[in-house]
Amino acid sequence: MSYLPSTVFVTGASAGFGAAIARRFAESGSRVVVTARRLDKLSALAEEFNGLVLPRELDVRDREAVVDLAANLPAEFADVDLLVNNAGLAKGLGPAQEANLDEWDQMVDTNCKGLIYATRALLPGMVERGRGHVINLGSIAATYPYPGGNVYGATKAFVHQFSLNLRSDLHGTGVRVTCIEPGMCGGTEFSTVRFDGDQARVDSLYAGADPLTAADIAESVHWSATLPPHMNINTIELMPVSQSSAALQIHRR
Ligand code: NDP
Ligand code: 8X3
Repeated sequence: MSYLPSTVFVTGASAGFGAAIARRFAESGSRVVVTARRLDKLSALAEEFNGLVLPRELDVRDREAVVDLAANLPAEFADVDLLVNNAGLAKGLGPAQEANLDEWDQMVDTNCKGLIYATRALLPGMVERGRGHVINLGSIAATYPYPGGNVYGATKAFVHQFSLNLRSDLHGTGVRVTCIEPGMCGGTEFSTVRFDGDQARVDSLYAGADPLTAADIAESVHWSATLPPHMNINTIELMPVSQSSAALQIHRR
């Protein structure tokens, strides 16, 4: 018996995890709505799948645009039974006292507000149909503090708690919620965005580290979404074998 979702809606599908997740489901036979700000990348992805993938430009920070898109999907893509809230970013790695407030706004608006807009727009249909699944991309940065993680980690702590709270609200509806919380993952645009295109810094971060890949994340999302409907994976925390926690720091006089 296949428990594959019939229609998947992915935010931030123009690169990285989102593109890999969209591909994983389309290859399995799901219809997939792929959204992000860069329509050209989404269209190129859709061309690989002959009508199974629907590209739509969407900035998740634009509340009206999120509502409008969710309400006006073509009939064959309208009954979304898996929402993957993946769009997100980190900006900078400096200390809070030197932070750029526009970058803090961008992280909060995308990682928290965009995620709740998409969830609010697509949940009623799932509840009405008595089935559905919301999978949110959190991060280990929600749990393990690190210097410069300030607002980014806090937005992911929001994603973690919102996911758990959603489960309580959805009690008895048949709708599932999962939070996927990866550690270091390479081969995506994440660090290029974080370090404003400083490729040398990106390269040195991942050098020799054997980080997770976008395909690893897509696999964990696909696994969570294709389990029998009585099973809810609440949280998955995953790291590359090369990554682990370090001790607390002590500043000495
Ligand atoms: P990428 O930078 O490769 O991809 C991010 C995606 O988000 C892009 O498709 C981008 O598309 C989209 N996006 C950014 N801002 C917006 C916006 N305002 N509206 C719509 N889409 C937007 O990053 P990753 O794939 O690595 O990361 C994906 C998610 O996973 C993020 O939430 C990230 O925080 C999280 N994560 C990443 C880890 C890593 O190490 N890489 C580890 C743990 C979690 P576009 O620019 O076209 O809009
Ligand atoms: C991305 C992982 O460790 O760079 O969420 O914060 S980390």
